[in-house]
Amino acid sequence: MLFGVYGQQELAIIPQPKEVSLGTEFFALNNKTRILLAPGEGLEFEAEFLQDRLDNISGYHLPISSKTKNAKGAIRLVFRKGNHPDEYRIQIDVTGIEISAVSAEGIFHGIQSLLQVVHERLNEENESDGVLLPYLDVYDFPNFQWRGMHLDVCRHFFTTEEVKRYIDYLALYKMNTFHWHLTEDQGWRIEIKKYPHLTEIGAWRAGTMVGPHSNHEFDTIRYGGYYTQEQIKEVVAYAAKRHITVVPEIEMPGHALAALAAYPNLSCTGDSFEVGQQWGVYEDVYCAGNDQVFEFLEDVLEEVVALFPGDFVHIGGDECPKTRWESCAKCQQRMVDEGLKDEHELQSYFIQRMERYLNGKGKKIIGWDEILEGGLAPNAAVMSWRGEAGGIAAAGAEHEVVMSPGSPCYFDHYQHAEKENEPLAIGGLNTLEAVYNYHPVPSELTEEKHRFILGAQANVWTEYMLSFAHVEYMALPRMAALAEVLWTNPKQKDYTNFVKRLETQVHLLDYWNTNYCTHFLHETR
Ligand code: TNX
Repeated sequence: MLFGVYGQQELAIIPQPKEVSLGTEFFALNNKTRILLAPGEGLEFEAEFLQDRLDNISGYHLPISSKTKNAKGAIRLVFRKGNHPDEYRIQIDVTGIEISAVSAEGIFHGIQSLLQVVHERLNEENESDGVLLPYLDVYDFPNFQWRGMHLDVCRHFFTTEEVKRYIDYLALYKMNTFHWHLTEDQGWRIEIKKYPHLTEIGAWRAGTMVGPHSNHEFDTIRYGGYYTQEQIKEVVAYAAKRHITVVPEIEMPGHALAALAAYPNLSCTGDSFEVGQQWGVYEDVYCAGNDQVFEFLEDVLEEVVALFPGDFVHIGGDECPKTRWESCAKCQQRMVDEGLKDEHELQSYFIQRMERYLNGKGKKIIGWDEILEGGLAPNAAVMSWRGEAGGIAAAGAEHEVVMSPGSPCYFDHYQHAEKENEPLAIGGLNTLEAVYNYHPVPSELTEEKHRFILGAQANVWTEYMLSFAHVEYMALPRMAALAEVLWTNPKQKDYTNFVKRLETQVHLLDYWNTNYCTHFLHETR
């Protein structure tokens, strides 16, 4: 019997597992199969997830049982000892299916792989027996610990249901970090109880730039939205069940116009401001000489920290023009008082002060690579977006790094060279193949610094994405390629083989009516 289109010794799992061996016989999955869970294992969610997804793709609704007596022919979810906290193993043989792992996270990864195998074998469904799954032994664990996807919900807003859907895609490809970009010039999206104007005023703009930036055209439609703290908790819990950590981003000191529109006293000039309507960079930023700004941000972060249990808080730090600071008496005084030689050092002072606060709350900070300018905060991690240079410098100085260089990690860039046939994007070109061929550890780094590269992530800035369907189109299937970059051994990577597996697996997204980009379908023809 032939194994799909990609050769006999492989399964169409994405990301490609570390070790796969296939037998020649088959196990029949059908509505007599049960999901077996030893009592007290704490894998109820995993079992229900498997049940629900199997029902979705195969139509079989398997009972979940904890009666281990007659385990033969069941899908068993079991803990065992192992070498990696996030490893998993799937064995399919005459006794049934066993997914074993050290942690619930590993079990969850195993379930995602099993679902992909089931999905792939659906076409071979045999009416009398069910879905025939090959005997196999898969052993697998990830290469990188930060497997991230970012989403900008500020330039355009997406509902909690849409954000959960995005998290589903991350889970499908074993990504484990969701970077939620929550504050911007064009909108503040997280309820902060102590500062209600942030969402009453800061979450709404009176119009929006439409079409290409160069046209400089705007509509006059009031646009906005925000998440209540209850909704944030719901999303964080949803992600946590899927073993995904949510990293909130609260931008400072730049990209803060929406906050200044709500609380103008936080600016250098004290003028009144409107929430941004145009894309780009604004000169009005938080005043670095005013202690009220630090009190405000500490209050905001106190509420943020209570909502996000992960280790990291992203404090932005990118694209902060120094124009206002240069002519602000308070900022200049601060520089004198603190012995800071220029405005870059003032930015560094700002970030270091916030780092001290967050470290005191048990959190680590991560920021865009501009936080290197004027001196890196002592414990900060760096997200390298303007190429890899910032990441290389930070890792060289033994700081943790997440690689996210514009090429190829910006998924707001075009994915196909024939741009005129694509929906309007900000520019650039990051093809599926370019994403696939990325490797987050630069050759410039000496071996002993490699461990500081936590991994990589792709960013989805949404200036030109007005709907969630458009986000899907930009994120998928490039997310699948990035997943393989971060999970699979570089030696095992092969783009042609990946595309063939993708042809099989991308149809899983059809069950969710996902608007993924289909260009890759023509690449192998
Ligand atoms: C730069 S990447 C930004 C974003 C924009 C993006 C557009 C980064 C840290 N800042 O504010 O949305 O370019 O690609």
